[in-house]
Amino acid sequence: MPEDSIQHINFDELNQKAISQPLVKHIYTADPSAHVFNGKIYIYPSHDIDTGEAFDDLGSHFAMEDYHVISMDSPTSEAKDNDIALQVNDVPWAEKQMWAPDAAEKDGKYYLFFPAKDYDGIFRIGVAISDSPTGPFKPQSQPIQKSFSIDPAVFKDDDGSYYMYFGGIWGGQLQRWRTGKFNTENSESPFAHLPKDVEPALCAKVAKLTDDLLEFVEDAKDVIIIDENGKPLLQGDTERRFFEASWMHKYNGKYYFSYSTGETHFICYAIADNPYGPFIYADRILNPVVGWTSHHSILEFNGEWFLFYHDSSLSKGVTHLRSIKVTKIEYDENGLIKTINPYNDLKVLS
Ligand code: FUB
Repeated sequence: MPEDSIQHINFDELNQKAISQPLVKHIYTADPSAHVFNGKIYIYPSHDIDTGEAFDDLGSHFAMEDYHVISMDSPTSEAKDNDIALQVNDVPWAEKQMWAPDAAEKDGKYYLFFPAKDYDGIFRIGVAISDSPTGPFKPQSQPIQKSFSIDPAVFKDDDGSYYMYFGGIWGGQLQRWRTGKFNTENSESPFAHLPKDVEPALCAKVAKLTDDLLEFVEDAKDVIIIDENGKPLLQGDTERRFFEASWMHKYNGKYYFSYSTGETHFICYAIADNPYGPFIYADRILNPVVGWTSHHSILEFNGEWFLFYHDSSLSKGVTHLRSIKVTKIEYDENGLIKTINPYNDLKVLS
């Protein structure tokens, strides 16, 4: 079970060994979804704040209220905070907890996709639109129909189709939707309704988006991850199975689905020949960072590949006060990503 708070770490040593430093330090930021629009990098992170909300395994302490867009000319240049892009009070259907967002561009318009709890305490995914990648974004009056859970990641395929990958277990409520309807029993327990350890793991979801990017064209499907023997990963396989933080990118014509393993704190990936999978488990991309959560995105910029991620080093280990970072990714000759250790010669124990 996760502990809130400060891990017992020498933060001076950790910061010296860290492979990268926070991109911005004047606010806490997390869950970075990075994109290149018009040759520039735009990062859509969560904006972490401390509201005094008590820590629990439902993630109630992640009580974020708005989004800021961060922009950079290149992965090594200064990161600029473009101020508030969307505020929870401006979203008619959303009450609280603006968790990990993503964005997409189509025909010169920019779409911010974001999860938040509605007034029934159910996570839904909304869309807000702007003429600028930095916002301000104008929200739709209702969430996407048939959307649920958290952590939307929107991927544009080469044929111009857009897909949303999403979902997260425990506080992300994915396990409450197993029958297709939201299960309200044991509402205070993040562990109720999970599959047994020997059963196939709960899957992230994928749905193709309509041409206007405002709705799903289909009911969301399972993103199945299989092992080397073609069997779906099991719920008890906590070092490999999906927990939250979906991302999709394409490398050499293959589809790479990456995600967090939650309580074991890895970012892992699995590969398929099409956007729906099944995906074959490949390996870890990122070893555990300081803090409980791990979340990422993967971006190509001028022919090089980068991992945007976060840790809680700036807040000295406070779970819900994180900072976004970036580092380079390398692929081997077989298209496998070399596992990254976020702190040279220092392992954060999961
Ligand atoms: O930021 C709130 C939640 O923490 C995100 O939605 C999860 O992916 C985790 O990073």
